[in-house]
Amino acid sequence: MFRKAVLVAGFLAVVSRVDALWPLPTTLSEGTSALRLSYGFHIAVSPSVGFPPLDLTEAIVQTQTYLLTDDLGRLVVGRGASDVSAFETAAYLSELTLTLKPGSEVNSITTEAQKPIEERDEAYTLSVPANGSAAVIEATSTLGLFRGLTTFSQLWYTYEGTIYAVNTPVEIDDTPAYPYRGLLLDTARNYFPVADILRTLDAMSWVKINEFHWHVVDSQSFPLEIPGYEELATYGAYGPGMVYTAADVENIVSYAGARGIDVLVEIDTPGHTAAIADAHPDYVACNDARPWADFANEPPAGQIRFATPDVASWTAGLFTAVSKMFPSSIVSTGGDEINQNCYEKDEPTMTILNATGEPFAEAFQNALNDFVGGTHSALKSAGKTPAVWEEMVLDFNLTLADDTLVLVWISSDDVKAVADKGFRIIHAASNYFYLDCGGGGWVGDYPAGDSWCDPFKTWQYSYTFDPLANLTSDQYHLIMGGQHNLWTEQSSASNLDPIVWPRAAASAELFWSGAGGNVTAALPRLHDASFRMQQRGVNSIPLQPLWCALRPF
Ligand code: CP6
Repeated sequence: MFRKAVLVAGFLAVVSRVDALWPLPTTLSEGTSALRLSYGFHIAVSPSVGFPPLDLTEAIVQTQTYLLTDDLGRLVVGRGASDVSAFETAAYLSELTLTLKPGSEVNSITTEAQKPIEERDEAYTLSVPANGSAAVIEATSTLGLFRGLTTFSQLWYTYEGTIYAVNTPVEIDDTPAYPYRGLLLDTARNYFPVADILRTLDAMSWVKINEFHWHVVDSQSFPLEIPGYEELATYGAYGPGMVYTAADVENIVSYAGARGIDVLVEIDTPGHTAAIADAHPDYVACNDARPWADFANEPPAGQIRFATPDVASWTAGLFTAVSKMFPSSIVSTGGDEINQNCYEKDEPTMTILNATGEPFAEAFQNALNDFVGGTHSALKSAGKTPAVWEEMVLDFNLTLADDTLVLVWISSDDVKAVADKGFRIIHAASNYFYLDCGGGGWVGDYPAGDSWCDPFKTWQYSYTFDPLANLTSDQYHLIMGGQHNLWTEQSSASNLDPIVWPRAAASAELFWSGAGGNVTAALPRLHDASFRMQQRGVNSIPLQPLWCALRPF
């Protein structure tokens, strides 16, 4: 499963045109014949599936709908003006069959998507003959069938009212190079209505992203309603209408699951927790202290008093409650950007640390180790694997379970150090995968010595990232995949689609296909993928003038 993908893509793009497939399948061969979608086209499920799980049935219906409504006719003209006459004699496809191989377990897509990352099975084969015989998707899980349906729907264009696949016969044998392909959304700096999150999940599934990293709360607001801990949202949310209720969470988790997406929730601790003070002022150090820049990277300052035993056990209990809301095998306890000065100026914390008789650095480290140990053992009891930001491994000498997932964000240069400690890694580096700004980008060369979040990273830049750079071959297995990240200090529902799409598709392909690289070959495919997103109601931005898509290439 962790093999480095064979890069046949660039080669194939030369010998035959590649359709709007995104991410590019691991192996793909395409012919030059056209095929028409029959008016009576239907998707059948072989007896091996038995009675299909409800979410697979819904996916089949959704695929049928996309085939009829995508309407990307103009692209056919651009791609094959010279062979349009061949369309008139093209065979008709009237059936696609979904087959599970003998011995496959029949679970819902949701159940498969929520499995631990090393157990996910997303592989499938897709065969589309040019002569009109039934197309077939074969897999060993419903999740694999679902990925195959997604690919199948990307083969079709319309021209003068008829739906065509232009490069048949098509043979695809596909499985992801990395088992984790994510997108982080921060819903604490600005609130995102549930409908916007659901639309984002749809778009994620179209490019086979399988993890929604939900950075749900932070210092600015606490919009998550947690059973037994309702006061946090009551006082910490931006307002009563800006809360994710337990029912909203269920809705989001099941919507994601049906689309092959697991939801990894993050409650960032002990930093980034000022909003907890709205309900529990005694639990938080340096709450709203001024000037804020001495106590936090962003206003408002405020961090959990992790050294206080009652606060530590309350936080562990919070993770137990959160674990019950999310079926994922992974929960993140955060751990980034801890501001030490905040604790040094906090009397209750210093009283406890001084009482140990240890030097400050040692007492601080031990207390933090106990705090993180407490939240992680709560997760372990709940059957979860913890995920943390890189500081938990690189800045403090904490005792973490070997299976802890580490997200590298400060710089991709830090990946090697985390790998040297033997931890599994998720690439989330700000210098490649931040959608707003960041990555050596807090530049100080603005007038008045001011520093602003900069620079914008293009999809091409993210796409050239090498997931295995600087590692030795015996460390390759530690790379679980990666994700684009949208921190939302400067985003809301107003710009969500354009700031995410299609750029987040760059990491989706990088971590599915195993290597990005040739941006020139990728451009027309991503341009088409972006158009398809627009057709399906996601406000993805264009990558080229319309002129480019209308010209043969
Ligand atoms: N919030 C949280 C943030 C950031 C992080 N964590 C962040 C840091 C630097 C940049 C962008 C975002 N806003 N909770 C880092 C993981 Cl440039």
